[in-house]
Amino acid sequence: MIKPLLITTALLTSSAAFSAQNFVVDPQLTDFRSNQGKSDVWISHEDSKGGLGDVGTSGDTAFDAQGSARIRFKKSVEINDFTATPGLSQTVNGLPKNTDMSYSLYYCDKKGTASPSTLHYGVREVVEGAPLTGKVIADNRVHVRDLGNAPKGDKKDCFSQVTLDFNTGSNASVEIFNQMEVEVGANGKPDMHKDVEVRIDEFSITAK
Ligand SMILES: [Ca+2]
Repeated sequence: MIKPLLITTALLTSSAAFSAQNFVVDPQLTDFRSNQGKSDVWISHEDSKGGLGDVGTSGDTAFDAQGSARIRFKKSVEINDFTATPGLSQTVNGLPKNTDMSYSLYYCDKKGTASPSTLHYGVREVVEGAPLTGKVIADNRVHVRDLGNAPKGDKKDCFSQVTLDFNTGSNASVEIFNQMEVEVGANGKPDMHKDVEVRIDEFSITAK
C-alpha cells in the first residue's frame, strides 16, 4: 500500500517543479465563457451598437474546456468605426519586481493571409480606474500570416501561440491588453464578406 503513495508524491513534485506560476486569472477563459462574458478580472473594450466592435465569448478553445474571447466587427452593424480597436484586458497582480517575464496567448484568425485583422498585444503600467491608458512596457503586433510555425492549440489548431518578453521593473502589477486592429481599403472598409473576427485564449505570464 505504501508504494502507490510514493509514486503519486513523486509525480506531484515533478509536476510542480516544471510548471511555473501563471499570474493571469481565468487564463483559459473558461469562467469568462460560463458566465456569458461577465468577469471580475477580464475587461471587454467594445461598443458594438456604437460601431466600435464587439467582444464576447466563444465555445472554441485552444486547450481543455470551452472558452475563448471573440473580438469582431459585425457585418450587420450599419456603421462601423474601423479605427476602433476592440479587445480584452486584465490587471495582473502579485508579480515579482525587476524580473524578466514572458507574456503569451493563443491567437486564432481563420481569414487567412489576406485577413484585414492584426492583433496588437502587450503589457502596460496600471492606471487605477482607467484601463488602456498606462505607459506601454512592451508590445507587439502579429498577423496570422506570420504564425505558420507557431505552437498550436490542442482542441482547435487555428489557435497559434504568440509571446512577448518584458521586465517588470518597479511594477508589481501590469495590465495585459489584446486588441484587434483592422486594415481598410480605399473605400474605408475592410474586405467584409462576413464578420471580421478573431479569437484569443490561453493567456500566461510567467517568470523566465
Ligand atoms: Ca480556453
